[in-house]
Amino acid sequence: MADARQQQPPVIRLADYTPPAFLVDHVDLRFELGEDSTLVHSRLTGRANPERVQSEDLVLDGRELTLEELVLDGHPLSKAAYTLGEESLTIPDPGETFTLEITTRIRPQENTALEGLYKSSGNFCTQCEPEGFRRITYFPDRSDVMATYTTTIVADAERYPVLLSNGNRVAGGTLTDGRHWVRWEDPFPKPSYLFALVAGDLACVADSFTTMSGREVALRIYVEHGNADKVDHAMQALKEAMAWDERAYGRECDLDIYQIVAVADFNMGAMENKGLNIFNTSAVLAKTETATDADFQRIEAIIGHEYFHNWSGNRVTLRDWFQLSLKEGFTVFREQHFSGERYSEAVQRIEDVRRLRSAQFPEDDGPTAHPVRPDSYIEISNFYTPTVYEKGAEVIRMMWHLLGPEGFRRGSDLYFERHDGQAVTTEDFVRAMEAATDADLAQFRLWYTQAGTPRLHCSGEWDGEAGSYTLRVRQEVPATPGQPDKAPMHLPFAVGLLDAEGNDLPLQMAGEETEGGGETTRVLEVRDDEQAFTFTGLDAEPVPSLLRGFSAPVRVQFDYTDGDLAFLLAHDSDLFNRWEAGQELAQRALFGCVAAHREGRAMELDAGLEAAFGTLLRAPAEDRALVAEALTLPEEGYLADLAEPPVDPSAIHAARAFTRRRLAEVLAAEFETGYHANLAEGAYRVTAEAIARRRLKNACLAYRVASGDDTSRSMALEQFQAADNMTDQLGGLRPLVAEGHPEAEQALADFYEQWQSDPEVVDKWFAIQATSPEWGSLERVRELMSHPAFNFRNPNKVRALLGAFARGNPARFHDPSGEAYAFFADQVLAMDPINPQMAAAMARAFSRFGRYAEPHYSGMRDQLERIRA
Ligand code: B3K
Ligand code: ZN
Repeated sequence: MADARQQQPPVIRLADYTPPAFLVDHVDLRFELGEDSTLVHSRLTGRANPERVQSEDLVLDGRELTLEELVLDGHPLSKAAYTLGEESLTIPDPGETFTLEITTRIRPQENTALEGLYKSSGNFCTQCEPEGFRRITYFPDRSDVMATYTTTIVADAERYPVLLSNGNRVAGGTLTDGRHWVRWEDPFPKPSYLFALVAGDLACVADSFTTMSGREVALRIYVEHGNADKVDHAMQALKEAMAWDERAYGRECDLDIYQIVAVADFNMGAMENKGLNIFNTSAVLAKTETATDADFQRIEAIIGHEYFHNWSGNRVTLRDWFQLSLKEGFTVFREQHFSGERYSEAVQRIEDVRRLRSAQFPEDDGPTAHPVRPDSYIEISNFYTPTVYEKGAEVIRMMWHLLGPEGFRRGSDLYFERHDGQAVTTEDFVRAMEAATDADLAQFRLWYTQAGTPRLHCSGEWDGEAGSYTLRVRQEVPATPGQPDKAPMHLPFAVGLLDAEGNDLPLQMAGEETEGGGETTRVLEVRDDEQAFTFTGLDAEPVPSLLRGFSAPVRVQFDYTDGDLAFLLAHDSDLFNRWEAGQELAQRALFGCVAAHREGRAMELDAGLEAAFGTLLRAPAEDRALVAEALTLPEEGYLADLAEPPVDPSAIHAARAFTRRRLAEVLAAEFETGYHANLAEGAYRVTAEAIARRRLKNACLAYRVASGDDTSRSMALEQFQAADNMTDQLGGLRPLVAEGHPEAEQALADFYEQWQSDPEVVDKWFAIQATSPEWGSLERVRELMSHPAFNFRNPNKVRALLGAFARGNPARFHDPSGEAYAFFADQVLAMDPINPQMAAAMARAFSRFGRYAEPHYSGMRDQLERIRA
């Protein structure tokens, strides 16, 4: 017992925050990159923090480093003059100012965790957020220690012709031993987590951007040779993002040169290192033949996201890791806004909410629920969660709703002005918003500290005599681990009212003197446990449209009839709510089938859903983006989250598969027409209009194939073979594989043959198989793991095969035998010593076990216990 307790890693608490005892003003680094090991010389110019209360020892963080030499103010330190701990280096109080020179040796070649300095496809690269810098050298590795950096890189000239770090290249030269060197200087003080280094043999694509004040910024994207024809889209996106941040936030790029490097082995999408972003190849490389519409959009979003961090994260950074959402929530919000403006606000919102609901809502409801600003952690790497990112973005969006776009912009201007060059907190952000407007966000701050998704129980009351409609809202914030009692939240609740023809009614609230200006959407401010809002001047009972645009991350409950939902789906002026009504209708129909299946009754297609889909398919062409979204039935995983426990995944699978197939059969003619009506017009383009057209066409095709008839299968095969772009090629292939049609086998072989030299496309090939309930059996996944293209050390491959299987193939993953659980746990255990971050991410596939029925409950629980042990 005592031993077990000793091994428990310490809990880090926000309440224990103290400013650093020492500051570092400048870091001078010299890397000698070698084939066996790398030598890192670091020269820190530091001083005691004037805010410190008493003299203290200097404690530096370090992990898996070999210390070679330590020199303080020009004097080598003997072993007795410092203490080397497992993860720290302590030097007795070095005085008011000091110069500390540290030489460490590291082994990037053996670094499979992909944190710190490591090798990917023969190139050196780094990932320092959150705590990777301590794997490079001893340093006060915390975000409130900000320094300027000079970085000299020495390496073999032939193997590593390109040597990059943050900032501007200031010098370089060759050595007599075949090595060369380059020196970079970053003029902006930054925390160590934003440090980056890249060395390799890379192709460079160059461009430039002229900022609003007329400064020229050089833009460079580095990729492996042979990929230079796949960066146009990323480069264009970068320029769009730069212009957007000037327009939307008044933020100009502060750099002379902005560089992006694409690497094949990367734990996530990308990293915003100051002036030298490092990207997963999957978030950069694209051309029409190899990337889908979704890929093009994802690339733009990530390019935008990392660029926006240059202000929200880099110029203004975090005081400590509890504040992670300060940069991530805000930057996700900025990214969503950017993408919405580029394409379609409504479709963007639908996709963002889908993601929030499928990833964050379950987290908020489960054992790992935590606030947007957590107050304790054991391992910060595990806190890059949907709550910090996606719910964090919702919190920012709610402020935007509450303050209005102009008020919010005044607030963000003030925030950037006040805190430029500082390491700050979410509290500083909210204060700036208050100071720039007359808003009182005291209660609103609870969004940062209270976990759990609030429920809004709503009801409407019609008073015919008075011509008024009263909307009652009861708010309930569920208990979460460690937070049994919750206070009510302050949130923007956007609503509208529809008349019998489906038109928006002008909204007039009781007690208002004037006619309200004819506004048809009002943002009500919900603050109490129970509140009532009365609308007046109405002739007949309206149908309410609630939480328009999903103005707050809550669950709304209102007793709509199926007829109301069909009506909203057909008429609501708020496109998000049209989609929402359709989803609600589909959920009801699906849960009806789930119940029938469980009770051993025959499943039946819901007549209301059939009619609604029919109406959708006959909707005018300008609605096609919405129609394409609305035809997508809620995913099985999401349905499992909505279902009352104990959840039966096979019943959910059966219900969804049945409903899809029946819709495909009864509306075969409509899907056929929809397919032909949306065939491409002209060359492939990535525009909102063209994307919607392809999406609708491919949705129709997938339904056609789901009906199982022969003509539809040849339609799919033909599209697959004739396609000149990846969206359509996959649009043909996916349904054949998903339904397990015999044509799939040859088509998959042809696809691999065609694309085997393109790793990003091979990822799609893995994923398409792993997510097919018909094709992607456990045996198949096992087989694919020994396919030569699979690589257990490459996160993209692991996500494409194993991640896709666990998340995207519930029918097979939740096989009642429990074999898939055991298999997957084996993979988690095998991954842990290689890449703990990946292993932790994979293990989350089991996190919802508590909601499942037997044998799933015990099956997953046992594997989790095995992993924990
Ligand atoms: N800030 C990085 C995430 C780093 C995660 C480290 N485990 C990417 C981003 O959010 O932009
Ligand atoms: Zn980010």
